[in-house]
Amino acid sequence: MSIVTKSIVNADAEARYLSPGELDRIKSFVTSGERRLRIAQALTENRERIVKQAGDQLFQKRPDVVSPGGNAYGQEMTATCLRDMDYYLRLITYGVVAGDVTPIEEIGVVGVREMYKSLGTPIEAVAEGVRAMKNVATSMMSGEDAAEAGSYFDYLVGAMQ
Ligand SMILES: CCC1=C(C)/C(=C/C2=NC(=C\c3[nH]c(/C=C4\NC(=O)[C@H](C)[C@H]4CC)c(C)c3CCC(=O)O)/C(CCC(=O)O)=C2C)NC1=O
Repeated sequence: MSIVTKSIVNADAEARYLSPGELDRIKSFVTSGERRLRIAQALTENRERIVKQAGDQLFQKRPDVVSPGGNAYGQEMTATCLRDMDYYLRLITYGVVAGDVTPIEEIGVVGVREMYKSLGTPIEAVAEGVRAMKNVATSMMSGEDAAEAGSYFDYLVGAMQ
């Protein structure tokens, strides 16, 4: 839910006008809108490059995951691994647009530890892949945009720790 919807639901539950604090938060959501949409657009347009380059960096750092016995060993498993990275990049664009990590949390964080455990996937290597996507993605952006985008990647990496 965006801050706008959330504030309205809360205010209406108490049959009151939006408070000055709520209006302030909505104002900052609106004024940062152009930047957030620009970031989401950049991530969306460059998704293939971001995933590919970050994947290369991950497999260089963690050759074990693509070696025999590794969880992403073999063409099909490697492709599934890159697909997961693409999933996470997509969730990050949702968070950026919403100005809130909740969509990332609800779709991609809740239960993730158990899921990867049951798949035999080393979650710290997934986190490494997200970190690599952050580096690739933010290197294509201006300082301000990079800082804003980076915070969503950082949230996800932190949630996987
Ligand atoms: C949008 C929310 C969402 C997420 C996050 C998601 C993840 C997800 N990753 C999976 C598999 C997988 N995920 C990986 C990923 C990796 N292995 C590694 O060693 C690397 C570190 C890493 C890549 C960075 C691999 C290799 C598999 C296949 C494992 C297997 O089939 O044995 C599976 C099992 C089913 C399938 O293969 O599709 C799920 C559900 N699905 C979702 O709907």
